[in-house]
Amino acid sequence: MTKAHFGLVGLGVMGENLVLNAERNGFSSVVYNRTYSKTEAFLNGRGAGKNISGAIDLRDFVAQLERPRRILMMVKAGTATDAVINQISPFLEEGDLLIDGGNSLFSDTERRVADLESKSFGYIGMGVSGGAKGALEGPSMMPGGTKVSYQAIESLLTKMAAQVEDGPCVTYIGPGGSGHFVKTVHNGIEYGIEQILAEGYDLMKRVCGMTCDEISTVFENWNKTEELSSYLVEITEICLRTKDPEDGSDLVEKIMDKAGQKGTGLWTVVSALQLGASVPTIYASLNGRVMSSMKQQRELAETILGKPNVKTTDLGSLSDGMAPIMDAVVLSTIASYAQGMEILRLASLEYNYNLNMTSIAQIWKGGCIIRSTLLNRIQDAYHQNPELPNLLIDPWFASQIQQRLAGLTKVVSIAAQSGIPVPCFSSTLDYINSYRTSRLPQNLVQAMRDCFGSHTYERIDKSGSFHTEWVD
Ligand code: NBP
Repeated sequence: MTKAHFGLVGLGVMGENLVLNAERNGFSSVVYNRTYSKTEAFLNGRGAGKNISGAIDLRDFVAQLERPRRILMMVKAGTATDAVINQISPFLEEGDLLIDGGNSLFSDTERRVADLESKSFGYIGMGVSGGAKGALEGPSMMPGGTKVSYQAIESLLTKMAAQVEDGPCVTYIGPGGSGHFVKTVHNGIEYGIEQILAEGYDLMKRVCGMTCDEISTVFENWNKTEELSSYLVEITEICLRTKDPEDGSDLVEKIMDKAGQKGTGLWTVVSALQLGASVPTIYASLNGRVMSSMKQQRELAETILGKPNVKTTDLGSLSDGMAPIMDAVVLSTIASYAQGMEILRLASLEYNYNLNMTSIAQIWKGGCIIRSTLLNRIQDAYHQNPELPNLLIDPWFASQIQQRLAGLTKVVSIAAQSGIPVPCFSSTLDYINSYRTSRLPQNLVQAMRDCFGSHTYERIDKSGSFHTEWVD
């Protein structure tokens, strides 16, 4: 019997689509799923008539693969991934390669790489972005591990990946857990942009009194601009235009205002804090989800504290693309990317990942959820200066800030006067204002710390460490 080129473990929504993608690209495949009825259903359904066979257990699965074996796991992150590794490891041989394509915590991947490197087979931790459609048509993939292991699957991945004008949306990210780290940060940026777009919608609805169809038109127009053309703006337009088939009203207005925040968004913020990266826009989006989940408390508080008194105010018009709101959305989106790249820059130094920012921007340009035209500018910025400390000071991004800061400031101030929360917009404004201030008030913080705890302080007029007896 001819052996298959590629093996997939885990027939969830991602696994199903990825194996169909591999097969379409000429890689005969074998699939295994813990619950065999799903394997049967797949082989009789979407997998029927394709060069894909099924395996009833992992021994049979491994036996059906040509050597060296290339096996992609697409199972739930955490204990499920460890369970599959433990179950399949005894059957793997010299040169085989196991790839974890799930959303694993990067430190779990570091542990697994260290553990499995002592065995004879290779291990790759790979972030995959693009949802079901991306998985089928071409995702963005972020593989990390040893370069030798990556080279063993490079031809497979470059064929499966989304293709943009300057190449496939996959590249070798770096050693250890770097692939999953980059995917985590990608998701943190995604959290930020989703909240930013939701804040824009909320202002247009509540401050400007616009209908969902009108707001959708604004997003449609924004999607034609260099600054905002992106997948997330595109789907926001679709979500706002979609009607409830039951009564023809705006479907989005019937959806519960609660969003979850566990997993990659949380890990992004925790990593940022551990690395000392300033990520207020991304953190604000996470906190926005936390606050949204407190629905019952918010309903109670509204009856006790009174709901904000929203004032209808002019915030642009359809013809100018709601200019101040667009300014706020553009600068906050830039801040979200800038903060994500800052986490990557610091992680690269701390964990010796040797990340290539230009390549990372390139592979995010297609297939993934945060794909956008802006990534061309990000790619250019790091191409011009690989050591760029922060995107905000790249000349093109700096000019955006100069043009749009007044609009962002106006939006935050009107939102505050109307009692409308805009956590990402206001955090972005503070972020930019802090970043462009050479002297912040932390001199007083240092004085207080020395006053109560003799922590000492540095001076701006002479070097050394100083202490003052502040209290007699
Ligand atoms: P799920 O995250 O829902 O995982 C489903 C798969 O995990 C099924 O095949 C299930 O087998 C298997 N599984 C579980 Br649960 N526990 C297992 C165990 N102990 N041993 C073996 N298999 C086990 O599927 P998904 O949404 O396709 O996501 C797969 C991975 O990709 C996840 O890590 C996810 O975070 C990541 N991801 C998802 C997306 C997305 O848009 N959904 C995007 C990017 C990355 P069963 O059928 O027997 O229960």
